[in-house]
This record gives sequence, C-alpha cells and structure tokens, in this order.
Amino acid sequence: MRSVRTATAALAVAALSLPLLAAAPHSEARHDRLRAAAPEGFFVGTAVAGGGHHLSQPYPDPFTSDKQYRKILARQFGSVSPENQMKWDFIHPERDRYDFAAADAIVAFAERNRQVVRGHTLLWHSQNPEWLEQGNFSKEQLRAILREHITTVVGRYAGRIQQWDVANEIFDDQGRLRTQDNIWIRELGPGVVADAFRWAHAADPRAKLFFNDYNVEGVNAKSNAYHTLVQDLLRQGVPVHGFSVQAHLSTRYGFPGDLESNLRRFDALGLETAVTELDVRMDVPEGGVPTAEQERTQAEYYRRTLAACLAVDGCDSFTIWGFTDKYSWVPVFFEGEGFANVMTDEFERKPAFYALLDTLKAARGR
Ligand code: 9MR
Repeated sequence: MRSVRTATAALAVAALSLPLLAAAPHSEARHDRLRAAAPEGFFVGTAVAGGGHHLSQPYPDPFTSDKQYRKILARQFGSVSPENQMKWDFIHPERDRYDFAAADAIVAFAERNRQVVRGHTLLWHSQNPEWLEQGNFSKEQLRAILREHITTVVGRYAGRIQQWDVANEIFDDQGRLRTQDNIWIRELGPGVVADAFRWAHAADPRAKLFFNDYNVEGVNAKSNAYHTLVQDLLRQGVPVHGFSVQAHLSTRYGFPGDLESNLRRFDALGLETAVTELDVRMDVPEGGVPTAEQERTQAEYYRRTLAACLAVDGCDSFTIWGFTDKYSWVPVFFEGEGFANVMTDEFERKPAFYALLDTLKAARGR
C-alpha cells in the first residue's frame, strides 16, 4: 500500500513538473544533447555512416535504413561529415558521370536538422575510381579532370558546406610528400595542391578550406611538414583556411599530450583548426567486452581531445568518426581492436559519451 502511494505521489510530482520542463526547452535540451551543450559557435559533429567498408558488412546502408541511427544523428550533432559519400569513387564513378544521390541526401538531412556539413574530400591518394587511377591520362587531361571535379562538386554544394577537406593525407609519417601513391602529386607535381585550393575557393568562396591528416595530433615530422607548407602557401596568397587533425587514436599508445600546443601553432598562422575524425580504439579483451578500466581510459582520451580543441580559439569544429560501434571502420581494419566509439552497438552511451557531454557543458558555463 505504502509503495503504491509513494509511486502515485511521484507520478503527481512528475506530472506537475512536466509543464515546467516544457517551458524551459533549452536547459532541458542541454541536459543530454551534445549539440545543445556545446558553447555558442562550437560544432560537435559525426561522420555519417555509408559506403566504404559498410558495403561489405551484413547490414543495409546505415544512413538510409536505420531509423534509430538517424534519430540520434539529428538529435545529438550540429555538424555532419559524409564518411565516404563525397569521395571520388562514390560521387564520380565514371569519367562522364557523377552520382550525387547519397551526398545530396546527407546535405538535405543536415539542412532539415539545422546542421552544418564538412565536405570530405577532394584530393587524396585513396578511394579513387579505377577509371581515374588506371586511365593513363596525359598531364593536361589529369589537370582538367581534377579541376572539373572540384569545380563541379564544390560548386554543387556552394554555400552549404562549412569546411572542405580539400587535401587529405598528402604527407607520409616522415613528413615526405606522397609522390608515389598520390596520383595528383605524382603526375602533376606538388603545385597541384595549391591549385586544388584555388579551384575550390573559386567554386565556393564561403567554404573554409582545410588540410586534413592522421598522426598529426602532436608536434612531429608530419605536422611540421604541414606547418612549413601552409606558411609557404599563405605567403603565395593561396586560399588555405584550416588545418585539421583526424585523431584516430588508440589506447595502445599514449595520449598526444601536445595536441593543444600543436593546434595553437597553426592557430598562430591565422588558420582555423579542427578535430575531424576522432575515435579511440582499444584491444578487444578476452570475453569480448571492454572492462570498466578500458572504458575509463577511452573516455579520458575523448575528454582530452575535446578539451584541447575547446582551449584553442579557432578550433570550432569537433567531429567524431561515427558515434556507434555498430558501424565502426575499426574492427574491419584493425584485427583484435574495436569499441572505438562513444555508444555501443545498441546505442547505449559509454563513459566516453558522458565525458564529451560534461566537458561541453563545463565549457559552455565558463
Ligand atoms: O571510415 C571510412 C571507411 O568506411 C572506408 O572504408 C575507409 C577507406 O579508406 O575510409 C574510412 O575513412 C577514412 C577517412 O576518409 C580518412 N581518414 C581515415 C579514415 C579511416 O580510415
């Protein structure tokens, strides 16, 4: 009897408090939404799953088929990045044919949900169609092909893309330009990189144009190479606006503690900075379920990455590479590693999710 009465009383209190919550949508929204917890002008984003490794997995296209996925995508994030859908092999499958359907759908979804979009990517050594890589084109033809591609793709979404990863992963870990595996640099020389930025800028003067890479979180040979290149390009008046670190991290390695100072040195050049592809993979333990300790360590990596970006004025864009382990690229590419995202396969929130949420709230309250 007593417990029934208590329950009834609790219900009555809940009913009474409902209108109050409804009257304060903003504070309620911040309660559990990354996008609402973020400081004004700071964009928390995710990759939008589809294409790439997903095509070989036993599930249908996540973005178009998974309702729960879409709901969380809209609710939690203020920025989205097509994971594969704007890459060459996806959007330009034949020399004279573009396929914009998937990219269009993501951009439209973002607009309906008041999200910004990061475009990814225009000049890269990977995920290029065979017609391009095996085409034996002359230098003149290749240059015309790249120019046309950038003009067409960037032009199509002009005014609707906040940041473009114009050049992706152009240096190796030693800080040497990829003169072998990057078809553009190999065939046309390093000057083509500057041209790619110029063509993108002409096609969409409002988009912020970025260099994007992995293993550049800390100060090292590779990030040094970008630091030098960017200064060169800025001196020449090339429209480069940003430098972004992908941040595919692993708890096997220590956290890159100089992330903030690295971002700051690019900020000091007048560039915007961003974190674009954060995930934190771990060794799959015996039994296949991460331990509490592993999840705590992972949460700490997420928190520190976000805190570094928040600490730098011009770092206003922070993107995680997917939010659920269900669709992660990690187990497909790294044997024995996984659980890299902030939600489980079932969309349950992990400590890493709360680490992001709490860090955003604290920054907003500052
Ligand atoms: O997550 C992407 C995966 O679906 C693709 O199969 C893979 C192919 O290389 O690319 C992944 O995304 C990459 C991104 O475009 C650039 N930085 C590294 C990312 C992880 O490999």
